[in-house]
Amino acid sequence: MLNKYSYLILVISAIIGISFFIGFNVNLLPEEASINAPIYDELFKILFIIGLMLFIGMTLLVIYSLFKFRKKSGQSGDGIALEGNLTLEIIWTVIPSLIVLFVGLYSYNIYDRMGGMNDLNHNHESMTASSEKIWAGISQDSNNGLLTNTNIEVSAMQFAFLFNYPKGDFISGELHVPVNEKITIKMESKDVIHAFWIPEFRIKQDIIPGQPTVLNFTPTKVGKYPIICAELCGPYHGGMRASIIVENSNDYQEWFNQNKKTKL
Ligand SMILES: [Cu+2]
Repeated sequence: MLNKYSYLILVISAIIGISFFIGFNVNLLPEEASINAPIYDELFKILFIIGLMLFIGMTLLVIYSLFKFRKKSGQSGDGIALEGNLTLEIIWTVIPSLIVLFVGLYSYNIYDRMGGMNDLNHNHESMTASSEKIWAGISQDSNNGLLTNTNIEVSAMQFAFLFNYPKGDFISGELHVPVNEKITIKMESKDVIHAFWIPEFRIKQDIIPGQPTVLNFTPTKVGKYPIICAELCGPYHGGMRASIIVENSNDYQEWFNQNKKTKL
């Protein structure tokens, strides 16, 4: 016959097992279309698993307590008063502290792997030329940062995004990029704070008036994905969307050549 600690260990193991199973098999996120996406999703899965363990554990505890501590017939009042339980207090202080510490360190690690701690100022020809300070934004390693025509300038305004391709001297309402190449976008706002968000790429960056921001990303899947303004910027904020079209390099080059202004 099992004693009550064996039951407890059994239940806790089952909760952990079920949480890991659901966490690794239920995908709530959109498709992964940039090299950032799998890194970000790793963190999401871990947070989801921790959340599931707490949710299932607490729900079971509430249901158990409903039956176990049900008022007995003939009982009046609340029963014996309980006061102080040092073991319990140590447990509910230590476990959440460890979880918070782990999540904090792990998030930092993920941010670092996504390039969040890289210096944004080096290796970008267009940016080092001027003395303006660029800050914010994620920068994956800058090995292939100097690309021929994929340095793109984004202007955000109420309520649209415009994409300027300086190398081709044209402006587009759609963002076209080649697949598997590192894209650098420099973003400026014409009015209020906006944010550039591509859910499928797991990247988001504020666009701040008077303060250019930079974002680097590498798309990994050909397709069309939404660009969404993620900062409440006015009455039509909800309609402030654009599209990013990821193409293989031939298609991209064809599109680029069709749009570029031929130099006279
Ligand atoms: Cu906006």
